[in-house]
Amino acid sequence: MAVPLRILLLLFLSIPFSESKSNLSFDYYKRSCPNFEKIVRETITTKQMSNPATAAGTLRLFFHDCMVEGCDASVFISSNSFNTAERDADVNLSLSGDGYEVVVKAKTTLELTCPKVVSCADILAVATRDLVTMVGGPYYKIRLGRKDGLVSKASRVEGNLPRSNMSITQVIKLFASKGFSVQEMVALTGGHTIGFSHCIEFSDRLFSYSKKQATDPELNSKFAAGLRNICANHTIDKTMSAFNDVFTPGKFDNMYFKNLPRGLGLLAYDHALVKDPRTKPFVELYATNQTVFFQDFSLAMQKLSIHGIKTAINGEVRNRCDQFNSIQT
Ligand code: HEM
Ligand SMILES: *[C@@H]1O[C@H](CO)[C@@H](O)[C@H](O)[C@H]1NC(C)=O
Ligand SMILES: *[C@@H]1O[C@H](CO)[C@@H](O)[C@H](O)[C@H]1NC(C)=O
Ligand SMILES: *[C@@H]1O[C@H](CO)[C@@H](O)[C@H](O)[C@H]1NC(C)=O
Ligand SMILES: *[C@@H]1O[C@H](CO)[C@@H](O)[C@H](O)[C@H]1NC(C)=O
Ligand SMILES: CC(=O)N[C@H]1CO[C@H](CO)[C@@H](O)[C@@H]1O
Repeated sequence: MAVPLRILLLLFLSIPFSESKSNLSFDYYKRSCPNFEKIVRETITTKQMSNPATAAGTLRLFFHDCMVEGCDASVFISSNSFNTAERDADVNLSLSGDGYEVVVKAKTTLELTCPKVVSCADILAVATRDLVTMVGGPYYKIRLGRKDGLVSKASRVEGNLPRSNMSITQVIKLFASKGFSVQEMVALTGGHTIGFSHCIEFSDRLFSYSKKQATDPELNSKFAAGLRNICANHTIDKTMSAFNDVFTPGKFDNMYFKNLPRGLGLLAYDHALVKDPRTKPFVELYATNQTVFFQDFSLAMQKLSIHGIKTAINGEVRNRCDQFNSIQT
């Protein structure tokens, strides 16, 4: 008797969790906030036109949010005297302010139109998609109804995010631990077709590669010379940066993958993608066929966008993206 009872109980307990993903839907705000998508689109358009760095900054912010605690806007929480939040972890400090601003702006407008209805996590997911599309990338549909998370801790960041000095094996393991295949990992990294990186992230490839050679011999030599010039002062001026895709830095296309075999990958990780036999075939596929890259990127982004999402049980719709509701009273 005891055994069937326990099975029954487990089945019962598992209902909310298995339901949580199917609770998301494409028309979640159809009645409660019909202008949701329009407001987000207008906000991102204005922001991107005044600051072209917004698309890349927001895409990276979304990636980081989803990798740490799931896509639950935990990355937006501000630290206070009791808690050092996710966004203040060392790796997060280079996250661009534009991504935060565009989401906060959309949230402010949405609170006037349909107060306490739209989660910051949904705004970030849709803003990211719209920005990717706006700079030339694919359009993909996003299910809605994510709740905002109740946890944001800097200490949870390390180990959940890839770093530019990780080996391909380490990055593959990290993505696998979150359910992503090697191909999905390569497709997602195609996000490096826009935006920039600070010199500190790749300076050892320029100035201290090995005992014999200061510069990584596999870097294209003209590219390396240009980077050494840009980064000459980087220890003094930490803002010095270079475009991730040297040819079409503001356009979402497959140029990033075409660059890699020519020694034009910026980060050690970027270059390693075209060296490692596990990732190289996908780099070559995406370099020769942008349509396939866009299809795979879209599917992987849809998958990423439901990673670790919160529901009514372990989340809320925040009144402000940078604060949990409980501390507002
Ligand atoms: C998989 C391993 C990855 C590593 C090691 C990595 C590492 C980095 C590093 C070090 C930077 C430079 C940050 C800075 O200096 O400010 C960067 C920038 C960026 N990353 Fe990644 N990244 C990875 C994957 C991804 C993925 C999956 C996406 C998105 C889907 C992404 C999107 C971006 C974007 C858009 C930027 C430019 C940000 C900006 O211009 O503000 N990265 N990445
Ligand atoms: C990568 O860099 C970080 C920060 O500089 C360091 O803590 C870490 O040990 C390095 N990891 C590897 C694999 O070199
Ligand atoms: C490097 O710094 C020096 C002194 O601050 C400055 O004169 C020089 O123009 C800088 N070079 C670059 C490439 O930024
Ligand atoms: C690229 O891939 C798409 C989708 O698989 C295919 O329909 C198309 O023919 C390919 N294009 C080229 C030039 O190979
Ligand atoms: C799913 O949605 C229904 C109706 O909006 C709600 O009552 C229920 O709590 C939600 N389930 C989860 C797991 O959030
Ligand atoms: C480079 C940098 O600003 N690092 C900071 C990262 O965050 C930690 C903790 O918040 C700070 O102590 C570091 O100074």
